[in-house]
Amino acid sequence: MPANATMTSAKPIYVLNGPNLNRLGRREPEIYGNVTLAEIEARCRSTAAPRAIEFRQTNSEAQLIDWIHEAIDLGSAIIINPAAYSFTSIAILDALKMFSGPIVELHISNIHKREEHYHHSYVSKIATAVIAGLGPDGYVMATRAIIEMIERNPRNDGG
Ligand code: CA2
Repeated sequence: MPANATMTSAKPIYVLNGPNLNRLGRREPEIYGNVTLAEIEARCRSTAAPRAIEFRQTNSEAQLIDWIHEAIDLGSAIIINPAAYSFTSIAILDALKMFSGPIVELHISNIHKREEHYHHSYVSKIATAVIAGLGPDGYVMATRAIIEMIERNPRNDGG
């Protein structure tokens, strides 16, 4: 957004994180890095400012679906790391299908370099874009990319 522009939107960007990601930075640093989810959240917030971010993590599929519904009503865009639910959840796919704004699916690791069961994500079927393998920096890249998408199509912005 140009420095002299007024932001007409109060719609936040939802950054939703699935199961086990609350343990980031504590185990398997060779795969996921040693940054915690709280540090990733701080980076997303400073990247997005002055835009608001709703940054959340849950280990529950039902909770993720409820947050997607909330984003459908209140959000401008969704960045989602569904973690293991990427590969199992048609319910999350169905919820995301109802969202009309941009969706970035994000994985810290390159899921395609990993075991076979990490290769097929249902969410990729409807994601606007997929980021995988950039480590925790992927969240910052996703935040920048999704802001570009919102600004290219201001209807997403609620302004
Ligand atoms: O690379 C990613 O971001 C993943 O979405 C992470 C998921 C995995 O199921 C996906 O295939 C790829 C798993 C998250 C597990 O999180 C951990 C956090 C700390 C230590 C170990 C695992």
